[in-house]
Amino acid sequence: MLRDTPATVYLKDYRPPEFLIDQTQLWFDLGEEETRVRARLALRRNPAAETHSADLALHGEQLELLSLAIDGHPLDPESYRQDSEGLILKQVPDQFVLESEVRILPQQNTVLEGLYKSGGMFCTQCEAEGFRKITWFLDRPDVMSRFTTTITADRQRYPVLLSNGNPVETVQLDDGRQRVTWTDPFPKPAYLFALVAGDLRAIEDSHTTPSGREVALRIYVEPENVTKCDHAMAALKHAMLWDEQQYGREYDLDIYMIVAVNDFNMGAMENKGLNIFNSKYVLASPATATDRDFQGIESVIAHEYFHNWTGNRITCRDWFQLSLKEGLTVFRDQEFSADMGSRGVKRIEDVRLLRAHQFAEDASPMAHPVRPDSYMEINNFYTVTVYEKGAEVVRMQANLLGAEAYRRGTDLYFERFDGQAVTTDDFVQCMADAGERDLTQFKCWYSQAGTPELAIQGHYDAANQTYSLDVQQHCPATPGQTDKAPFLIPLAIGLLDSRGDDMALRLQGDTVAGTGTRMLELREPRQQFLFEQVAEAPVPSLLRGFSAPVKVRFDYSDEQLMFLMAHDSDGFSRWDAAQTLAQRILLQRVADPECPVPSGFINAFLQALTDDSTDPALLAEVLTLPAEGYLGDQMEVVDVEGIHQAREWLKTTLASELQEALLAVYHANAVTGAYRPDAASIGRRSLRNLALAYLMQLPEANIHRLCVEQYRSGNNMTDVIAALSLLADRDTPETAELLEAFYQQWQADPLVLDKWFSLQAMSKRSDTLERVEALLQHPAFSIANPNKVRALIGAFCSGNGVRFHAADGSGYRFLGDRVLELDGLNPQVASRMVRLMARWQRYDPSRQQLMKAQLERILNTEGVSRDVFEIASKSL
Ligand code: B3K
Ligand code: ZN
Repeated sequence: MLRDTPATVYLKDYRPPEFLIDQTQLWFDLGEEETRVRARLALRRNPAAETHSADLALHGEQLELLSLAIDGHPLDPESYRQDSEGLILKQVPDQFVLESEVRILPQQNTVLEGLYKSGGMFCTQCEAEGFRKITWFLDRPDVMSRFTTTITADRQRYPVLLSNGNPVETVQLDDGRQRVTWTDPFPKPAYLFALVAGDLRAIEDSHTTPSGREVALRIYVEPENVTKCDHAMAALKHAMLWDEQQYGREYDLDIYMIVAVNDFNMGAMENKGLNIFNSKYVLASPATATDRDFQGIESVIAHEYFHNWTGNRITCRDWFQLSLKEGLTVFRDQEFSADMGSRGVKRIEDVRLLRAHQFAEDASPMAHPVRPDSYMEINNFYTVTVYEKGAEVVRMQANLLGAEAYRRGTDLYFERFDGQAVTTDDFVQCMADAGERDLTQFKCWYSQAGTPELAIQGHYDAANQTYSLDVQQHCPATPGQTDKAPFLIPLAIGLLDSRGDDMALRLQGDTVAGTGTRMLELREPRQQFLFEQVAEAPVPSLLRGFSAPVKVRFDYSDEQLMFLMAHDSDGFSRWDAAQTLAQRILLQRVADPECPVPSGFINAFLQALTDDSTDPALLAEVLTLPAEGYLGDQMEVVDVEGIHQAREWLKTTLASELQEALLAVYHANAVTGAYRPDAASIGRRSLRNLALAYLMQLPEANIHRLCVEQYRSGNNMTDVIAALSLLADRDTPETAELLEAFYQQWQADPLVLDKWFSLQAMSKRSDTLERVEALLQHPAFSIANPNKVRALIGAFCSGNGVRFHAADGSGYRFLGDRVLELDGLNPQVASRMVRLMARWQRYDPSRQQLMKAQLERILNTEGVSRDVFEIASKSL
């Protein structure tokens, strides 16, 4: 290695801050060459500090010092020291005012953290530790301060100047510049600071809270995009109402602003009163956005809004507690989306994502607890584990307590900790207090990594009319954690009788029988549950609604799975049974490439297809085969080609056996009239496009024409892109023509072009990598724009398994090249990409060698970032 190993930060080393900052005043002078930032901080010793040093260390990176003064006296050079991480003030008083002025270069900031330019506008991203690239500060979430921000900039170029809180003053200066001051009455950590300056237009609306506060709602975008904000605005208003009704939470400022920017490392950011969004999660019109996009906007708008209480009013004590705000807020946005659309389908989508990505992370060298114990680079811990598993952990508490006690628990949480920076333990304690139960054992979900596995056996005793479930839990070892304590696991179950109805459930010791679903609580490594008065041998329905993020092993027969698929009263479990069966068939085919499809499966598929009573959205989920990546996760050694071939084979077989039924479903589910992204229309479109995808497995000319016809006549991007993606798998002159025409039509719309890049990157064609490499040179591509990187490079490496994992290692070499190229520009995006090789040990020896060689090459490159170093070194 050619560099020093970056330091590791440990949770066990947490100490309260020695100083607090009561007031923060900032003055920004935004220029075309440089920006000057003046800061006045009112500091005092923290009475709750556990340590006392004479010197004070402030965070600060890439700041050029212009002046420094304490209580109005300029500092002489002996009284401070500056290094690459910050500023040390020697022998400071217990209370003082620090004034500083620095020069920063936002125009050269390609990392997109701190203050940077996106197109013609200035914007900020401070979470997690970006504020220290703006000025010297105690840049840690447990230091909460009241901010006043004054921005001065050229009026012509930047007519709109925004920051957190409420506007207090606007002054037009003689030199063509404008000065605006904002003040935020709520103390906040620096990571929630935001500033925006640009030539922007706003769409406006308002919302009145139950207590009568009228809130102005504004979405700021570049002028050409004002017609694409209506959906985002509607989502915001729905989210505000939902949080008032479901959690009793109101908004607390007079104005709520959202700004859309094109260059953004992730989805969006919940800065107090001034959310900054990736434009992907704001802009939508039927012609340019798909159903998924509309849904994504609704959920991200809601997520950031919900953070105002879960994240901003109550924030994290330290970054190890990240899931305190993220897990809880994801759970809130999941439930919001469930209420806005189809609850059952939303649950399936969330579980599919969790299983595909979080289970994989939990089984990888990057596995970490929901509350990690250590990190090198905190930006690497904005993971599916912290977010999605974190949401499951909150959901389990809600399930264990029941709806009413859960609501009492969150009320208590808001009352007890408003205005504070707290821990996940504090949250659980509120749940324990409100639910009047001991949740000590439950906390394992925060501290232990890994996906618990439940091995379950059922036994029916006809003579005694009892049915017993024997449940063993086991959690595999993860890095640094070999022995795990047993988890407290809520396991929702039902028992189906031979008609497919739920039996009444009488657990040994019960006085009355319950019906339907029963929540069992597992606490021991092994436990038995005995059901009485069971009149016939039941089929157990296990883990209904996915009541816990675990894997269940139960020895079902194919027939039992088909029975559950047809009859289970729980929609999730019907879907899950279908997935389990399809997975079994596919893995058998991988093992034996001659193995036929069981005829029962084709019939079950046909029955599902022709059953008009099923919700089309749910049906589309049931008929979607498990993804190649997820299938690979179920194998000892991933067989990339075998899985791809088996899945293609099953799709083709189903398509040819069920061609008529699929065509009928295709035609029956056409959506007429103007485009609407409501749950019913979305469901019909997804079922119809799924049918088309199956049919396109067949070489028939009439099906090809149908697809081209859908492309040409589609009045919405969902149908257009579905058709074009299927056509892009084929190497024909017509495909080339259509792709070119699409580009010509949409070349001015960067978000639509992202789709154009992605569908080419995910094409099954054998020359896809060459084409992706050519697209890197396309004038519309830019490696500096994270959306473009994700659309082209990300889509190829994570959405095209069979090409990325090509046996000759070309995909890995391509990724290695891109990571090194990106790392010099934007380490956060580079480190997301390097993760795609973290699971190299799951592949055959030859691929292992090839991936490992790329990881080693990256690690041995001089000057590699801390972000990339952490992932690459932990992977090896
Ligand atoms: N809190 C931000 C994520 C910040 C990521 C920093 N690398 C968005 C969100 O979860 O709402
Ligand atoms: Zn969040």
